[in-house]
Amino acid sequence: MIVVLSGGVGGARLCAGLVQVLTPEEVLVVVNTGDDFDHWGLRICPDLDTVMYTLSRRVDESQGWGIAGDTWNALTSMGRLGGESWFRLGDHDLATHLKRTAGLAAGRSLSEVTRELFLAHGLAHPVVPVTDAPHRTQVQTDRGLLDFQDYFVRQRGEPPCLGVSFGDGEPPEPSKALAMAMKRDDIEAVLVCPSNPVLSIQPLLAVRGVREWLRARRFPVLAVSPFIGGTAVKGPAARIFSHLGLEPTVTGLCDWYGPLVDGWLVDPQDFGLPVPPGVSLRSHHIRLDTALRRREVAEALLAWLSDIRAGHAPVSFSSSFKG
Ligand code: FO1
Repeated sequence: MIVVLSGGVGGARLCAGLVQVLTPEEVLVVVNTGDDFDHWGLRICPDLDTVMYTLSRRVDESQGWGIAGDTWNALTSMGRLGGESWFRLGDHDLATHLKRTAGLAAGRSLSEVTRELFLAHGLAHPVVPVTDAPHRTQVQTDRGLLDFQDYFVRQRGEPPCLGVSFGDGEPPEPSKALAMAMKRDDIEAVLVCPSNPVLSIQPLLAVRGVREWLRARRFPVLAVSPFIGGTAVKGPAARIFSHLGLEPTVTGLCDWYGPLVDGWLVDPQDFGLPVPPGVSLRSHHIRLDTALRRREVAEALLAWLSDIRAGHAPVSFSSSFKG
């Protein structure tokens, strides 16, 4: 089994390639829930929904989230009532939040409700929240600690991000499917999607046991770079990296992830950039803007894994964490 760590838009696009080349039995997609919040009395899980709409080809490709052709009548009416309208919930999208909120209120877990929603979209590949427990990303900024969507949408990601945190409590437990995957001894690989390393992947790594599981691994971790030529393919990742004193390149990604990632799939123009010893680079186009390109990137990752298995592309994961 291959475990995929995904955030929203970039992650969803890579997953759309992976589900073209892997059966539901061969993969588990684990999605960030740190962006989730309550709005209009509804539970909103943006990254799970972005994966669901992207895989079912309902997504609004131009913005990367929400449903193509959605209408905004409820949002307009909410604004007229003096309600909050800074977070744009479309009319069709609302059905998802209503169904999820009702399921959770009836006592089902986020994993169960997510499964129902994905099956209703005709999606058989297992996509699960990283945790069923509350896990709220907060962004440290020069305007104080901001809730994720307040920072990302209401304040348009403008305040410099100095880091993220997840409250004072104990780390949340992994969801059941992830916990079971973490106990398996036949994991072939973990794939890290080209999602924002700080805002989207860090919340996954903050769930109890995930970092330790990766540190003790006997499987390779391959990742797709979210950067091309020093800029992010989408979103504020490059700006955030610069604020954190990191280069928005694969060199900075290695600084950020340390030895958690064994190999990076990078755009050909980034292939010569310096990376630490033991980290491998492979060059391929990584723009995920069409179904074909998504499939090709997925195939490139699988080809890399089969080269690793055959001993043709050594990675140093088995020795990285000794001692
Ligand atoms: N992102 C925005 O930039 N503005 C929005 O108004 C907005 C609404 C929204 C509604 C539903 C949904 O599933 C996602 C939505 N997003 C919106 C994206 C969301 O903020 C994601 O958390 C980010 O894209 C990060 O992955």
